[in-house]
Amino acid sequence: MSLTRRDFLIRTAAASALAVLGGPAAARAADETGDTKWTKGVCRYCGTGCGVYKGTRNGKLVAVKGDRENHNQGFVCLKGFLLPQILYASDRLTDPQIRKNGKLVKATWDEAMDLIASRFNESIEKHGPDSVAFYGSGQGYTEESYAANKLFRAGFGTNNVEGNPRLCMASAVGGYVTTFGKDEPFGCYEDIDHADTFFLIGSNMAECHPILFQRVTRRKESAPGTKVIVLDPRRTPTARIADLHISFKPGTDLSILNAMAHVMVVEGLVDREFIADFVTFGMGKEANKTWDEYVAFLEDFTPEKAAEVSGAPAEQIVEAARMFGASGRKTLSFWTMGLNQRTRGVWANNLVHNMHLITGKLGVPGSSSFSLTGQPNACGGVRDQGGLSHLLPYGRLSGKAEHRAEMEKLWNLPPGTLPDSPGKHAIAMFRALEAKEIKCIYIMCTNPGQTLPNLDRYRAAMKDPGTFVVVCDIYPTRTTELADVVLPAAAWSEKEGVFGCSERRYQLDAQVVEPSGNARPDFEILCDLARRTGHGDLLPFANPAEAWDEIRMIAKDTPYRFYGITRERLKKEHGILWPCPTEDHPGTKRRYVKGEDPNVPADWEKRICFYGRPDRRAVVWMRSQVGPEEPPDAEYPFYFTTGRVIEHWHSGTMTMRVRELKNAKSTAEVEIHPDDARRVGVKTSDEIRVTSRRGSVIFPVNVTDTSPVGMVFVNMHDQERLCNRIAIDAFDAGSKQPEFKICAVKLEKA
Ligand SMILES: Nc1nc2c(c(=O)[nH]1)N[C@H]1C(S)=C(S)[C@@H](COP(=O)(O)OP(=O)(O)OC[C@H]3O[C@@H](n4cnc5c(=O)[nH]c(N)nc54)[C@H](O)[C@@H]3O)O[C@H]1N2
Ligand SMILES: Nc1nc2c(c(=O)[nH]1)N[C@H]1C(S)=C(S)[C@@H](COP(=O)(O)OP(=O)(O)OC[C@H]3O[C@@H](n4cnc5c(=O)[nH]c(N)nc54)[C@H](O)[C@@H]3O)O[C@H]1N2
Ligand code: SF4
Ligand SMILES: [Mo]
Repeated sequence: MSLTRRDFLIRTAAASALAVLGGPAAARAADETGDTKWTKGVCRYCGTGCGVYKGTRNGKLVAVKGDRENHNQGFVCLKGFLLPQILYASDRLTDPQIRKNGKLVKATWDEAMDLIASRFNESIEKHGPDSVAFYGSGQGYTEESYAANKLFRAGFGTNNVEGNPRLCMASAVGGYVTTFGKDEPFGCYEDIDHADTFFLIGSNMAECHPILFQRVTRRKESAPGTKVIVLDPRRTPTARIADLHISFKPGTDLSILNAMAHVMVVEGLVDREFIADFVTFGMGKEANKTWDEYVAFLEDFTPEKAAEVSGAPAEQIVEAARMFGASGRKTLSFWTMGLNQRTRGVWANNLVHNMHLITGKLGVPGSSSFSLTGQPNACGGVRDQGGLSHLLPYGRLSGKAEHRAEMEKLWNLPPGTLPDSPGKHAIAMFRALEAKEIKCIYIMCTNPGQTLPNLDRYRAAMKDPGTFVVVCDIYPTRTTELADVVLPAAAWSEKEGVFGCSERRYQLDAQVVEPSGNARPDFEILCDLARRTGHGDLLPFANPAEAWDEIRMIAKDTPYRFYGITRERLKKEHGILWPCPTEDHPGTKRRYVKGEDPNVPADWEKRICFYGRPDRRAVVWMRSQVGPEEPPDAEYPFYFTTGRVIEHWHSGTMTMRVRELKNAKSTAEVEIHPDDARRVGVKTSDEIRVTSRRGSVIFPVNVTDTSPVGMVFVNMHDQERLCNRIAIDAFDAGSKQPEFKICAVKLEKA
């Protein structure tokens, strides 16, 4: 595939034709050969959670096509359509390996599992439960994450249960919890078909959530007058459909968002009735302020001042506010890592919610404040299921005695079993490994040896012979090369489990082929580890379906309430949105809305009930502009940002093994504006050295006006050129999510 072919991919994604072209036609070809068996499942990759059918023939997965009865209406993007290839590269891990004399050598399952069990038990005995840790993923099935969560907390006695969603969704969780009292978006994808204005901020949907972006594009094409606002420093493929694209200095969104609210107030675009009924105001940690105090707070955030801070023209800020707040129109916001991966990620999330709350654009079809989730099961498997150190399953907190007591009852544990010592968030966890406070870590379905920021530091910690690192993956990676034990996992389609995507939709992904070689499903491996460490009674399940029934019970008396989502329903239906309390409940499209959400009390008289908050009101938070941890200066004069391209999934372990995707884009490149390229003295295909205070990497150059002057972008999938050696590991004070999106670098021709 040539460069023009790549450009074609992106353009067609933006023009929404890609999915129609690719998937169904080729799947039909597979069908025409006659004996292909199709089984319902879910795409392996992004948080869009497209429903698929998997085609098998002679015991092999041969094709994937979109499920017409699911939300994606039969569409899949190119990555989804090419999924079968991820199972069959020649270097699949098929046997366990143990490091001996510095080298990984093949071992039996018994040898590997006995070694892990004895090392973990020994460490707990000698150094206490907090000397062990689990680092998981928003890409494991819910049953898998649940098994690990229960084993580590209830069995080993530690809250060191974390996962890569900390790098991804923690700020969104922080935003939802502080504003609305409960995590998770409350609208649904169908809102796209009703929206008049789309506000896309810090999200490159065209490349990262292509099927949802296609739905936005279709709405725009079919409903004249639909407006799209894009706020991203870069002119991404997403920005190509924008009626208004605002580029600005990275890390200045808070000033722009407050200035938009300022304009809404001054121009009377606010909904006073909605505010009186459903909103309260806050600053710091207390929700004890008034509307007048909020208006006074905003006085400082004029569009002109925001323009000074951000570099965005004041007129554009005013125009964005008018488009967002126009009365009688429905506004739908989407955002992803441009807001979350920031030292003020939670605040940025709060400020988007604010605009919906003051304009009353919430809780009706087409109006929602919707954080897009990155991974296929970050919502269902980690946020909901409680797979972060401070959480327990289904909205409970590990630091709250009454929540621990509740879980102890549900898990039949003696009172006081669950640990009260706080667990470590991702960065703290790897720092503790470096300090050897954590001595044993089990890493599952994630590749931190490539994807953590300030990477050299944490690679050294994993490599250190004084730490015991277990890595479970489907291929050799930049993390398995650091491991003491490598376990071969069965991949997507070689095992079954539940995924929960961005819109609270739970779906069952079916097993359709046997695991490769001696690989085993993560769920089975964890149950085995429980038995060998003496905690077999915690995970007595014969299969994931039995765990799912326990999970439904655990969620039953929480706001998640998906007791009605049985395995049998999941097999038949095409995804169900929680809450769904009973087997005859259809699921909930819009949370907090009376008549739709079963959690709204029956005697509640108003249209909306924010039941997650004690006063049943959502909070408009006053949050000032605070910039990034490491802005450019004389020595490191450029902003450095990293992210994604449409062809590749994160660290590239899967997509680089798909021929067409690898050919379309193999290496990472530095996207640099023509003016900067001239200044630095480079042209496309030259090499450039990018250096931050943490590390230095050489990349090929791509001169393009996608990046604004003063900012360079690198895609993160390259396993040779590790962009995270450069990225900063500063994190948000509330969410602990690292600031992948912004640090300072210098550039030299290499
Ligand atoms: N093809 C593909 N799709 C994926 C993934 C993948 O690896 N590949 N991964 C999935 C996952 S886990 C995730 S989290 C999502 C991520 O999805 P996105 O967040 O949409 O993707 P990114 O490329 O990480 O970053 C989005 C944008 O943030 C912008 N940005 C940088 N700094 C700022 C800033 O200061 N303010 C604002 N407003 N924007 C800024 C960048 O220019 C970039 O265009 O994608 C999911 N989908
Ligand atoms: N510079 C930079 N770094 C980033 C980001 C960024 O924007 N910029 N974004 C961050 C974000 S949002 C995210 S979500 C993370 C993602 O970071 P990671 O989760 O580390 O990246 P992946 O490549 O998705 O890693 C998943 C791993 O699981 C393996 N795998 C696949 N299927 C299975 C399975 O069934 N079982 C097991 N055990 N393993 C399996 C894959 O081969 C792969 O090695 O990266 C973060 N890092
Ligand atoms: S949009 Fe996401 S979930 Fe849908 S097919 Fe593409 S990668 Fe898979
Ligand atoms: Mo992510």
